Amino acid sequence: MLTIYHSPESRSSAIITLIEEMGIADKVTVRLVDIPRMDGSGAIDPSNPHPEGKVPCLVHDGHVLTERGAIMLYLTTLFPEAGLAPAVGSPGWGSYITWLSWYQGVFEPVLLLEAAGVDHPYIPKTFRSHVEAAARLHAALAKGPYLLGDTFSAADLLIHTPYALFEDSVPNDPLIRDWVARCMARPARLRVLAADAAQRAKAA
Ligand SMILES: N[C@@H](CCC(=O)N[C@@H](CS)C(=O)NCC(=O)O)C(=O)O
Repeated sequence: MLTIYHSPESRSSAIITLIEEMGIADKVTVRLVDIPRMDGSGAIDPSNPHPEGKVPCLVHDGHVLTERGAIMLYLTTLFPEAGLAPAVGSPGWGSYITWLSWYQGVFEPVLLLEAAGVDHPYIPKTFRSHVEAAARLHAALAKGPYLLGDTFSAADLLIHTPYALFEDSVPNDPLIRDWVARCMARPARLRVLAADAAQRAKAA
């Protein structure tokens, strides 16, 4: 049994969007949980199995998974027929895993540290900067409308999310801007946005 712990309008919305994109909503139970929000509202929900009380958290037959990249890799591997990732062992598979890991290990930390105005010599040594990150996105998008070429994948879904949330941070690069716009216009994302807004309004 698969259960996703979700809090509307949060990082777990990307996983709900993936589930929509994959057409596997009938295979995953969604449990809504509260989380502490940046504005001071909300609190850790004791029913959430995430070790830090965060979302998303996926539970599969008692096994707990956290981190969006890992959850996306897990779901797209469990349900390859959904077509949101290259097949395991196929030519695009290594790039796919690399993009998911790069997001968690490099891209989100770089964007967060930049937004927080944190500067230290260790940061570019470890992660490089937003400039190098954007160059990497540009190089991939120069070859196709999506990061892996012609086909939208869970890597696009994950990596465009901070740009969708903070549109001012999108680099002034038409290739990246058009890609973000394409990802943001996808019907699955728009459906989840509407459902999230309705759930938050109901809870208020
Ligand atoms: N690295 C995690 C981040 C998870 C995370 O920070 N989630 C936020 C939601 S936007 C959260 O649960 N915050 C509640 C808290 O900080 O206690 C991922 O990518 O899944």
